[in-house]
Amino acid sequence: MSTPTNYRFSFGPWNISEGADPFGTEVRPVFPHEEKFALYRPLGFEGVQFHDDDVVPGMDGFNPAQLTEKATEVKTMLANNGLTPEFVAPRLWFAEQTTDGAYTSNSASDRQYAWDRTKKCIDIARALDCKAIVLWLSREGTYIREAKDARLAYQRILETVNAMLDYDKEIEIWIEPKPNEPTDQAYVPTIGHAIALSFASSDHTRVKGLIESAHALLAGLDPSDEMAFALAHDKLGSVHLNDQNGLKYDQDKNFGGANLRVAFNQVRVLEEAGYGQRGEFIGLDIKAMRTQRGCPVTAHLSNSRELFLNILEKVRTVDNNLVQQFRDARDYEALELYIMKHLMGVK
Ligand code: XLS
Ligand code: MG
Repeated sequence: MSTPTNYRFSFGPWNISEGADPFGTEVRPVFPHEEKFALYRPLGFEGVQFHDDDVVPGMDGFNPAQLTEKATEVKTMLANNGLTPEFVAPRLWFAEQTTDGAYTSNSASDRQYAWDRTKKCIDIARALDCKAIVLWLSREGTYIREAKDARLAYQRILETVNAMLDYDKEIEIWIEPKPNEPTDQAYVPTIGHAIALSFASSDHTRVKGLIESAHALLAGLDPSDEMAFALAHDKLGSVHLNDQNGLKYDQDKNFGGANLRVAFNQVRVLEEAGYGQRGEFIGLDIKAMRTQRGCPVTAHLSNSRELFLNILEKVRTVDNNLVQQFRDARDYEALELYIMKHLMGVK
């Protein structure tokens, strides 16, 4: 790959998985998180995305001093491997207390659990020297609409965002929208919802979005337009590049693997906006195919990074004068043919 690049790449340790899915258990031997850190740099990645309990497994049973001690150990492991923690996200979908949602649960004690867990997540992030907290609001929504007061639920999410901003005056919150799964209908399904929350918050400069390609596609939207919307408001904290083949379960396929042109336009929008020049990562959130043999399985990550760089080369070699001429002439038929031939390498 000859393209010089200023992009930095990240993924979460859960991306190196044992292959379990809702229909079957692990198909590969368990590979511990600590051993995964050594794989990042050789694969071309320097950022690590974390859930809070990726940093401190079993954290619900830990006191603040224990949390800090464990997180500090991980900070040293990262430093030893030349890695940067990109963000920490509270895992608010596994515990029994999050069955009916977290901040929007109908149970006051479950909402309290969610808030306590969120504070611990922030403490862990700070012990790692990381200022970004990702909120993937997984179970904030309903299976049937009558189950919750949706207006109240939106107020509760906003109150939590404000409480987080108040709890730590330096953190940024990156809201990662997703329209469904595991709920039927999520309360923050698109980046527009996330950015509305940002502007309604007590400090909008610290509330941004993280856009996952597959999540936008599941909402029936184009990921590059979602990214452009966030970028236009200077609110793109990070991305989770991957792909999705139609409206089905969240697939987290290789970037560009389902729709190369959709991938091209994401890279084009990011590149044209100068994304990454302030240290933003190209984050991946990609599942290995369950059928893949070996341990650990990492080809999906290096392949998706390589595909990104190949597509970047395509973005950087577009004849922008020609594009401008086609736009000026309003000849979008010619523009489409040019783009398709460019992508296919046809003269
Ligand atoms: C799920 C999300 C999740 C977040 C972090 O689709 O990608 O992994 O990125 O909570
Ligand atoms: Mg994601």
